[in-house]
Amino acid sequence: MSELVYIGLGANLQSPLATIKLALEELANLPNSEFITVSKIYSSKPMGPADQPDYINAVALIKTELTAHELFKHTCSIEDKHGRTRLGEHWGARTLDLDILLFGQQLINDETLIIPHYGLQQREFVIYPLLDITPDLVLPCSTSVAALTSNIPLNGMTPI
Ligand code: ROI
Repeated sequence: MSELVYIGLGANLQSPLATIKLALEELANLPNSEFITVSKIYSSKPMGPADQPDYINAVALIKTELTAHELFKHTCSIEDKHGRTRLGEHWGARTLDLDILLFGQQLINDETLIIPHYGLQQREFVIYPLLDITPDLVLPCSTSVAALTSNIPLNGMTPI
């Protein structure tokens, strides 16, 4: 059994573009998984405290035989490898953030994971990259991602 999984990547500290490129390679090397594609890579304004650098954002699509919880362990260890700390300010700057946005059509809500990712429908740096990959993407709640763009402006986000 394999699932199509969309993973959001974000970084805004310490050479964020280089970090995102390395993280994409690391996602391509995940066990029991196949890297399918990546969206355009964007520069975006910070959501949250404004006194932090702009972000580099992208979304990757992989196909995996891992479970969501197995994949989550891998994405956490990739974040850790890039010096991610989990003690900073709420919504503060980060070296690397990997968010499992969608895991097939699965709905997961437990003490470790909430999938679809809770911020998905509000975040331009998630919605537009998702549409780069799959313009007709529909969420498990039946909402089409393209329909979300009418309420979510680009907010200055640009492909780099
Ligand atoms: N803002 C942007 N633009 N991109 C992100 O990836 C991002 N990630 C976050 C918060 C702090 C919410 N803001 C962000 O976790």
